[in-house]
Amino acid sequence: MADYSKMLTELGVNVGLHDELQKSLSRLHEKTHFSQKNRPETIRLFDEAFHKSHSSRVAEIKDHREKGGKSIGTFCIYVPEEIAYAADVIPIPLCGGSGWAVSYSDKVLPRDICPLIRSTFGMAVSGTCPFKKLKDLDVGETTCDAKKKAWDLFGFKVMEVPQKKNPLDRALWLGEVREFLQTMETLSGIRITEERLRGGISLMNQKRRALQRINAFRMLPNPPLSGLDALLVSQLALSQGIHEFIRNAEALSEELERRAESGISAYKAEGKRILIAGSPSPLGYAKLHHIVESAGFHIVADESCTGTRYFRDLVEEEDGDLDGMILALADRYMKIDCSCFSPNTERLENLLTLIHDFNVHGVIHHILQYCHGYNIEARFLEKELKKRGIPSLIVETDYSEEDTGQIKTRVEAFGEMLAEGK
Ligand code: BJ8
Repeated sequence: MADYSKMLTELGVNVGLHDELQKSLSRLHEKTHFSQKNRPETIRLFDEAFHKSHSSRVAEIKDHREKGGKSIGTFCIYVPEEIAYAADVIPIPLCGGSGWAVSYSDKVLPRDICPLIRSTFGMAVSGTCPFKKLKDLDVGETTCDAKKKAWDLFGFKVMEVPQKKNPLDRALWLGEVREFLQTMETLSGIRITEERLRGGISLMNQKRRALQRINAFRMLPNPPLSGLDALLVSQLALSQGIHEFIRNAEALSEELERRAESGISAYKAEGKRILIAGSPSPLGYAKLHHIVESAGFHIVADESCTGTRYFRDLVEEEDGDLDGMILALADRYMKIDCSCFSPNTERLENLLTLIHDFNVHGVIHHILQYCHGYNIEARFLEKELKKRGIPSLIVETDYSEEDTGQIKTRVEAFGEMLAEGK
């Protein structure tokens, strides 16, 4: 295996601590993903990509920059990747999923904020984020309060995501998308022509279609892919090089097709079909998925930004001019049903569609600690689901292992309730 320590040192990474981080991530991956028995052969492409996310992926971005290309750090699926690709700018999603890094953020941020943000800044503060010197700009967004204030604190560029979806809000967002396009042009020195933007849109649609295809196999009575592995694929969709990801996703789809035809399931035994809804699970974090599937459930859908929220909607690819394409892009992004919106009624509609299409028996709301938006919204969703006879369970947690036993007990009790048909 190639040694990347020289490159990491040049990038200002604390190699000793970085080794610790990598070991903790590998141990976790072994405990969760490698402990599954009936995985598709091609899932190894994603295991490899996971392990390469802090080595050869870093080298790829470094190489891109040495050739004059640019890259930006992103933290939310509202940042229009299509525009970045149109300007040959690589978006690097930097949401932290490592529990190991969380406490390092205490030097710069309060402790009482969600682990996703703490982990993100924990990596930066501990000197274990290899991308720190590999980006020209960090693009934050006005979603939750913790994110907004953190961006201000560190002087990031901020896209204003409106909090409502009225005509005025849509106009504001369209302006933000236009401005982001100009920022990408200035940064890269590349004018985003119709052809370039069409290329960016088509590339991202290709990626989202590849994810939709994989996800559709989870509708089957015997899903050929586990929820844990489907999560890994979605997590890597955000961080792996886009062309390699699409190739790997297509190889996995072909294998899933064969497995489906032969009735090969990812699971040893029958199990109740679960949908996980709510806060995202960034790369390196799969705690709830592991607990739930270890308890014998089949996670068949993920209603989160590391799930369908990222790939459900495509950008319309009609033959339009540049303005038309920007409008289509803005429209597509306004369909994202993040809990930062008020009201966020389409989230319930989208959730019910998933429950129906994936034949879901029960919903588990995954709430990252201090994520007030998803936490409060879960109460509304729970009530609405109950009215329709769909049981749900709210689990608030963080990246630590401390509450694993307690969650396991609650998940098992939820399973008994589902089995009794309550
Ligand atoms: S579109 S979910 S990626 S904001 S978990 S940091 S919301 S306190 S990540 Fe998110 Fe964009 Fe919304 Fe998706 Fe805040 Fe909640 Fe933490 Fe979150």
